[in-house]
Amino acid sequence: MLDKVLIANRGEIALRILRACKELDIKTVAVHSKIDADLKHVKLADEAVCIGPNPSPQSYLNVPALISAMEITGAQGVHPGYGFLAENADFAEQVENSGFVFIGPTADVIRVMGDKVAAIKAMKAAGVPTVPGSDGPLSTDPKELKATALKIGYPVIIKAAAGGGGRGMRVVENEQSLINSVAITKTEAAAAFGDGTVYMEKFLQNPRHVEVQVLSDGQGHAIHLGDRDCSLQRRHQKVIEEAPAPGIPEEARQAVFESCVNACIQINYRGAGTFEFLYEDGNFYFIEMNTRVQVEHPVSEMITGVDIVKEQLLIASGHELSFKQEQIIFRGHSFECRINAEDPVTFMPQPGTINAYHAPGGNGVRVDSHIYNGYRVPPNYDSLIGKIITYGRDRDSALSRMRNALDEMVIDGIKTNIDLHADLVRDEAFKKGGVNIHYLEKKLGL
Ligand code: MV4
Repeated sequence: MLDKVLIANRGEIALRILRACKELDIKTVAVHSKIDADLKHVKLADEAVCIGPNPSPQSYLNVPALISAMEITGAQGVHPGYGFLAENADFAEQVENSGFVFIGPTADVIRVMGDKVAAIKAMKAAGVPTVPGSDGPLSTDPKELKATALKIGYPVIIKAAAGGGGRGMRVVENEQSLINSVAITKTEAAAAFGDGTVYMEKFLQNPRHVEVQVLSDGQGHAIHLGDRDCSLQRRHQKVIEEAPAPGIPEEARQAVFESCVNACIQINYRGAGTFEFLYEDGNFYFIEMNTRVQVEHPVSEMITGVDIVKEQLLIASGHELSFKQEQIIFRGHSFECRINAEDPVTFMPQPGTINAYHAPGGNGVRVDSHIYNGYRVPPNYDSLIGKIITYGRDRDSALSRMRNALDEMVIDGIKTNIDLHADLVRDEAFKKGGVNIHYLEKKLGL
């Protein structure tokens, strides 16, 4: 078993990882920037190391500082959380080359999934359903491009191979704008990612975003923890997630789950992972794989009883999976509301000091947050300050608990999106379930 783990992150996820380590009797090393010395997990960790000034490139993304901190403290493994270095293959490689354990997949698997063209190719070969598309990088030959688009059928979408998460994409409605759109997307991709490789897919007009959580031990065992619906989003930032995804035919779900598990075995995946799909008219279409623990992992934990972060630590320690698929009992429903320190009108981040905080509670209510009375939200990082997660025996009861939890929660001193959430959980279409990825932006009049 890993004896000491360095947590290469901050905020709620650093606290989440710290708690999992403590449950497993793993010693913890917190690392933090100057302004983050008062983070809750820094206070609770066995050791803390300041790794640099506030800008993340000099602290949370500072690889030499992180590896030095591991050497100095004698940490054996590093948990990257989400964001920052979580999906950086070079970091994973340097960690392992320095003799430490990267708590996540191998560097080569992270690299494959970071290249969306390679990821789709690997997943398609493993039997995961994909979007009809170019099956590889686009050529620059106009005739070939037109033929590819014609075969797929307009509208199509041009995506950067090095992009993902909504960065570097362009929808093309017809042949007139095709050649120019490909050229612009390539130029932008080259500038943003240092790689101008682009590919083409059929553009799905009104899909839902449904993802599948997997755990795989890299020793021939893989399981899924069901699906999550993350369609409620604004500008590629998820706002509310839920598990299971409502209203999807059971045969389609089970088939896609099975394809994800098979793919994990086939690529010898190690750790927790998420297969992202678009879901439209009864069909799943793979778009990307995330090789990290995700913000919304708790909703899957709630409906399965599996501690995903603990499993990550066990897998990284060389253990086989703690569960067989038959032992995973799916029960009830769960929602997560992401609480952001942001202006409710402009959605701009709102740093500041929290001068009153009352967390909601009660049966089926979980709060994953690092905030406390007097905590100062720094301006340097993501505006996520916590998550309310509710559980219920069915969707209505989980949603009812969320309405109450949001009404109970008080955060004074900074602006938050609590009122937006309180409104959304009363929205008739959302209450019904199954809204698509455009629903929130339309509702907000964007
Ligand atoms: C798409 C799509 C429609 N058709 N691909 C955006 C984020 C990135 N992960 C992929 N994205 C999309 N890919 C095809 N072929 C629509 C989106 C999309 C989207 C996807 C998931 C969640 C929110 C979204 C918002 C806008 C567009």
